[in-house]
Amino acid sequence: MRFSTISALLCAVGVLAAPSTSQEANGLTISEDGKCGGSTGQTCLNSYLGDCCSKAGTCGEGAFFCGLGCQKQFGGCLPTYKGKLVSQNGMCGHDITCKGSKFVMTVSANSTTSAPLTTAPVATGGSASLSTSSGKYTNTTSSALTTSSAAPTWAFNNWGGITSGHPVATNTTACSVKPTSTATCVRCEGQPGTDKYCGLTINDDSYAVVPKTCNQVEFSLDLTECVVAPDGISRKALCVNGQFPGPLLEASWGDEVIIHVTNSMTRNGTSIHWHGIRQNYTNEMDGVVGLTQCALAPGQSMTYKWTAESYGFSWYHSHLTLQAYEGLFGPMYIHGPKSAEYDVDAGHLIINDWSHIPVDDMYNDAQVAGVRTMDTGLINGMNINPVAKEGTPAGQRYTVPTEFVPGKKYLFQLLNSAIQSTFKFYIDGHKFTVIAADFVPIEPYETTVLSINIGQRYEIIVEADQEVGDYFLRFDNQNACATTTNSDDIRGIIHYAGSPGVTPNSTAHTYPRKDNGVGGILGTCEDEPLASLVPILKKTVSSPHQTVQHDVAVSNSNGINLYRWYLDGTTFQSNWGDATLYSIINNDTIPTYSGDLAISTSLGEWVYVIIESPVPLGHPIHLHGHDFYVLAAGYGNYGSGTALNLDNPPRRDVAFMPGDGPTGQGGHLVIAFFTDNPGVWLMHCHIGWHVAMGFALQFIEGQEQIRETVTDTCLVNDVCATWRPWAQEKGIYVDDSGV
Ligand SMILES: *[C@@H]1O[C@H](CO)[C@@H](O)[C@H](O)[C@H]1NC(C)=O
Ligand SMILES: *[C@@H]1O[C@H](CO)[C@@H](O)[C@H](O)[C@H]1NC(C)=O
Ligand SMILES: *[C@@H]1O[C@H](CO)[C@@H](O)[C@H](O)[C@H]1NC(C)=O
Ligand SMILES: *[C@@H]1O[C@H](CO)[C@@H](O)[C@H](O)[C@H]1NC(C)=O
Ligand SMILES: *[C@@H]1O[C@H](CO)[C@@H](O)[C@H](O)[C@H]1NC(C)=O
Ligand SMILES: *[C@@H]1O[C@H](CO)[C@@H](O)[C@H](O)[C@H]1NC(C)=O
Ligand SMILES: *[C@@H]1O[C@H](CO)[C@@H](O)[C@H](O)[C@H]1NC(C)=O
Ligand SMILES: [Cu+2]
Repeated sequence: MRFSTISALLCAVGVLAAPSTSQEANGLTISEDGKCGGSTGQTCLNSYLGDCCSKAGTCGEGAFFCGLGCQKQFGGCLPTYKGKLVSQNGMCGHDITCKGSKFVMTVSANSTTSAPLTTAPVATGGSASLSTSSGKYTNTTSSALTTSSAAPTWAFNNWGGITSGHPVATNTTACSVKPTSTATCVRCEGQPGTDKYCGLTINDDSYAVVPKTCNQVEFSLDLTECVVAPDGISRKALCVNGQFPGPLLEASWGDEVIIHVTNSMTRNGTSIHWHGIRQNYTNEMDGVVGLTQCALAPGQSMTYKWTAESYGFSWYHSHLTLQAYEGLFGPMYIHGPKSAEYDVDAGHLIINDWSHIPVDDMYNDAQVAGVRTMDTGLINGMNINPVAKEGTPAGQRYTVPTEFVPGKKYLFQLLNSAIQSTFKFYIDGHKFTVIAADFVPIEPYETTVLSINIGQRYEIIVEADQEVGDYFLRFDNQNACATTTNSDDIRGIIHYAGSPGVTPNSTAHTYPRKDNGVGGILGTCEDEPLASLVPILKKTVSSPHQTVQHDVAVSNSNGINLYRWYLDGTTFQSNWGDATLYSIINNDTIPTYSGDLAISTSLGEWVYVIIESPVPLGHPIHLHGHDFYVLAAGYGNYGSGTALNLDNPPRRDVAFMPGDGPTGQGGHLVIAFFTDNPGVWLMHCHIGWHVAMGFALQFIEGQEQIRETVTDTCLVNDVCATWRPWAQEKGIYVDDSGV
């Protein structure tokens, strides 16, 4: 049977059909082993591996399996060249040509160069890059995917069977009874006041004391497969409660937050991480698959419960493969004191980069050729699409619902939830005051243009001090680190009350912007100046008890010829079915999948972490379980001459390790944290591709104390116990870092 015929047939039926309980579809048997097509007579429709049957007779989804023709109903209708489809995502070969595409045609059978991965990488490898797509969709054994046995760190963990590596603990009798709490909560007991925050203010040390609100706020999040068209072009995505981005979770400082998460996806495990929440003594609620929990299997629910000990703006997102960047994320706002006054809360502005092809379908290219070119950026999940053809939907720009009234001050919360992009934010004609960086209130400072890296948040106050009119707010993509086709038209709109209410013709702020010499904007990927980020609550850093230094490199000379990130030669690996915390609880051992990237620290100590790399690419570094202190960041390597700021340095949970493609400079970042929170905490680069390719490590903080902090070991054990047989039956294995 011809590939195109099969995919056309399957597309016409629709890949989003509800999973069928019958074993047949269209009179054909539904594939159980991933094989499909003429020889087997099996259909992939409604199979757990995907609805499309590839040319090679295997089930899956995405361009490789469905063919680009299948993308028609999901956007990306493609022109042809000599009867072949022109590639829109850089994947060339078979029936897809690179001729006439925006990607350069460079087919190399070797593909052994390591770095530099700077701007606008080109897709290399013709059919070779396609053949790596078999990934997690097929029931092939790991050896079939590993081209060389010489690289043991690469062996995919076929952990359906869990035949090798760490022996998985099975003694889970310890949790036969769920804990019940009998203590009654007395509001504001022993605290200085009875107001909303029990008399605690911005000057109180939130690392030591939290308002005893006795409030519980409860949410339910349902994770589903969906189709969205945020800029008019529809494509497959993942949704939270049917929304993209997911719904806003709101609580107040001190509240207990309870979230019931249901995995209603049909064939992927998941977890939800609450970004920036310290999870003080609640490690099992951190939502990191492979570390603090096993993957939550389809059809299953689990309840996360934690205290909002920090306050400010943040987000929640899946911590499994690239799901967060397919749409499994949403905003989270914990009300608390602010470091400056405002009149009206005008809401949040979430910026993320967006492609018309699911990022999972781009991942293989990212492994072969590095950071990708995204199509556009979305503000609160919206933007217009300048390539819309006559008569096709063009999307719309996000318009701030609050109209500006002259003289009033408006609060906004900003978040960058991109997979790879760094932005500069501003509002035409206006300046603003920055009052918080991540969950840390800072001394207010004024600026016109704000750099925001992935995972970072800022709270800002804008005074309506310009002429009544209509103004653009903008997030300019900084192409120097990651390119976006529509990089300069990522805009929303602010109307003043009484303005014409039209599309603005306001003029952009100017700021130093490098160009690439041919009219393209490169810009600069950087953090806000560290000197601007002065925490209100002053803290000093003592000398380190332990210093962890890692030189970061990227290479594809590893037997699978795919790029992986290495920290001193090791690339991170975890196992969805054998979480570190699970193993600690049940056998007091640390699984060794990540080798020496599981770093033990004792409690009550200062740990300094030095990360440096010659690769000219910046990385937003995120740590779980703590706010960290940014002691130094700059171009070039760290050295004995590097000055460390120990006196109330910026404190936050994501900081940018500098690196600049255009000038070829690598950089360093030095952070510190105090070990006061027993648990297994991930530190990783927040570029989606990079963490999937192994740029991560885990801290095992106070191992002896961890078990007693876990109040509900049943939760940890049950999630693992449900996942394992499901994964085994489906033949699922981890083919990326696992986080
Ligand atoms: C996957 O392949 C293995 C080995 O061929 C087989 O034992 C197993 O049953 C297969 N799994 C499924 C779900 O077909
Ligand atoms: C592969 O590499 C070898 C050695 O560097 C070189 O001689 C050869 O031309 C390369 N082949 C291709 C197709 O690039
Ligand atoms: C438990 O840990 C011991 C070492 O402490 C190890 O020998 C044993 O294999 C482990 N068993 C399981 C099931 O994890
Ligand atoms: C299983 O765990 C419980 C509680 O930790 C322990 O008391 C028991 O001895 C363990 N059983 C085995 C066979 O290791
Ligand atoms: C963190 O948890 C520990 C142990 O329950 C507790 O003593 C401490 O007060 C908590 N910290 C905060 C800020 O609530
Ligand atoms: C399942 O996971 C794979 C790999 O991460 C991804 O490509 C695919 O889109 C996911 N499918 C669904 C339906 O969530
Ligand atoms: C911009 O629009 C305003 C009305 O909103 C108009 O008064 C002004 O002339 C326009 N400016 C330009 C440069 O078109
Ligand atoms: Cu990175």
